[in-house]
Amino acid sequence: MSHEEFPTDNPAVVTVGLPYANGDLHVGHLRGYVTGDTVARALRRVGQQTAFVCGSDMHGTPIAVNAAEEGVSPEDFAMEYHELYAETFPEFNVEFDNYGHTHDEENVKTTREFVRSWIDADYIFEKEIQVAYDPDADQWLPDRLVEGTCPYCGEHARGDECDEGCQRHLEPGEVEDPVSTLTGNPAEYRERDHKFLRLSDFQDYLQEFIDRVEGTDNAKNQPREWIEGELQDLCITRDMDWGIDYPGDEAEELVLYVWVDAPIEYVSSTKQYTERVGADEYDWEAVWTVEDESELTGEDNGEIVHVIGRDIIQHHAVFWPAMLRGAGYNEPRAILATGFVGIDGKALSTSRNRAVWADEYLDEGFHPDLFRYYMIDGSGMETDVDFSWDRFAERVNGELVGNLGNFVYRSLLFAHRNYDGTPDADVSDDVREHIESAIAGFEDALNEYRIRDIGAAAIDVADFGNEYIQHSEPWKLTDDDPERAAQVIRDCVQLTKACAVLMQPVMPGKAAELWAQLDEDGSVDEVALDDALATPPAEFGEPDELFSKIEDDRTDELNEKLQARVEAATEGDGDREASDFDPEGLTDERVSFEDFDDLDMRVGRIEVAEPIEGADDLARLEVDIGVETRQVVAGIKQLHDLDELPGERCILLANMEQAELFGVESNGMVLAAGDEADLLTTHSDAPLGSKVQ
Ligand code: B3M
Ligand code: ZN
Repeated sequence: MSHEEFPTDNPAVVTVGLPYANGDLHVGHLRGYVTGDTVARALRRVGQQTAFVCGSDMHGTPIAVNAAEEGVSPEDFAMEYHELYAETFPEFNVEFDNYGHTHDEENVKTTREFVRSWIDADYIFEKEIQVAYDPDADQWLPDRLVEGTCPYCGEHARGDECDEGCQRHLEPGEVEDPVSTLTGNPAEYRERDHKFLRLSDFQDYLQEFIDRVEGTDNAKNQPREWIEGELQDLCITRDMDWGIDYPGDEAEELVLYVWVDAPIEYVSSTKQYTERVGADEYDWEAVWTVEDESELTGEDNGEIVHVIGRDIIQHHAVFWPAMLRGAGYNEPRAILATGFVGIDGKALSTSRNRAVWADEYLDEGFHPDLFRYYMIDGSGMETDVDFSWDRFAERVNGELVGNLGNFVYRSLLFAHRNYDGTPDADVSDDVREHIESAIAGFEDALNEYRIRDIGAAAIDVADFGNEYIQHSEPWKLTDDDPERAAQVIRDCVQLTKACAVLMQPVMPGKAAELWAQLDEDGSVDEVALDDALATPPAEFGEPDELFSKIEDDRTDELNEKLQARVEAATEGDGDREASDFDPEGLTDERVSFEDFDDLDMRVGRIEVAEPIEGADDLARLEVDIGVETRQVVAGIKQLHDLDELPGERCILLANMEQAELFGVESNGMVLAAGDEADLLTTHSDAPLGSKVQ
């Protein structure tokens, strides 16, 4: 990678974590693909040559288990979902240059080449390990076929990941009290030879890598602890039939671990793209390969950008760079890890049908760009986003219909009716400067991977435009001061064009509609950012409204549908709210507004959460409240998984009197409800430091 600002002279590749081909797509999956697509489009927008690639993850126990349940072969099962995904992504305007899958010939070949390189370079060794075995089913239990307790955090965990706890990757044999997911019986550990990639050989390299990799803070910081500690070697084989065979003769019955061939699909998919368009147009080797290690940080090196979910940071920031280095490949320039998606304030759960599905969203007739906008601009990339139909309607109606849509419609309508198109005048200086600064803001946001601010650029321009048109009142000027009226509308048409250019990475479909309304030539996908300042056509027709309002009864109907589905799926489950909980009676004593106002409560975000040694219930938190970061002691150690807390938003009583507990100073109080210390938070995105009032 180079560390030059985008655009560099090198090709870039943007990838998104491969979806397991084992179920329908929902809004939680789509967040990552929409983010990746926005990054790829934004890179092209600034003039960076970019390929956007991905593929379906066909192997591993997630597929094998579901295929077995349906009584079909894993290949047929996975292929069906692969085809579904390949159709669904474009429906959300997620347009990959290549969408392959891990079972295709290209990936089988590339994967085996990688493994052979590791064997040749002596990074592979064999070791006898304990592998879970189900004596009743008479079979080995790799990965998701076994569950148990995480040895690191004590939470319930899958065989290869602590999915409910600390999110760590777990090696075969690590999970404690193993239980077979096939029969539900306790599993045995039996000895077995497996192949390992000697990760410890890459420790020095990884320490340097993690210092220079760019991206979101979570992806750069979280892996340090793993890289700086003792690096456990990675078992790269599994006792399964479904997968890519280990490429040595002596281990014929072993297939490669799914996390070996999955990231290699990033390379294979890029290769397929080059094969299709020719190396003159896009050369995969210029991105993925390097002559030697000294070239890794050279200026002529390709830019690899991975967009992933935050649960697979370890795979991308530790295992994958080592795998690449071990085979003489280039390293990622940036890793961008998104937060999760919740539904209506609760965790998304496919088993409880608490999800909004991709096809459901489209069947409801919503334009994909509305969803894209919600996901990208709803909150920072690392933060969890809550999807609710109410909030969706609120943002569409407010920001898209009320602000952006309103501005461009009234500008173009006025221009068309009074001037048949763009009035003949020069853009005024302050409007030009405003567009220039929006362009600079877009470029900075991209270079700093602040994806939300990429989306905000067009909204800011529309905000400015609305104020300008409202304040200038051109409709009052057409008779008295026609020159001034023409100037205002000339400026507004330019601002509209700037909106189209700037909104394209997030809302490509709507940007194209606006481009067509302006009667601009060519595709808005092809233009450079500076085109936002080029003169719009002298003539264009009557515009249509770009967005339409989502009415309340529509939102009610959508909420009811979702609720009915969740209820149908969770019938019989205990409902905490309706249980025999007996709330305290209300206090009769009233407080004055002044008294309430004395409480300085702020929106904060927990940055650090650690147990306090020796105290049973207390945790030390560091809470960012915008103006400063506060250390507080909270009695939540037993009630929350402290590893899960960093990144959570909370409400902090900032002027609580100071105290010292177990030698730790507490400077504020985090607000929580009930015996379980359910933390108070906000439901949308009031900036950190906002006052609760
Ligand atoms: N197929 C899905 C996941 O764990 C997994 C990603 C592979 S990315 C190389 O999120
Ligand atoms: Zn754990």
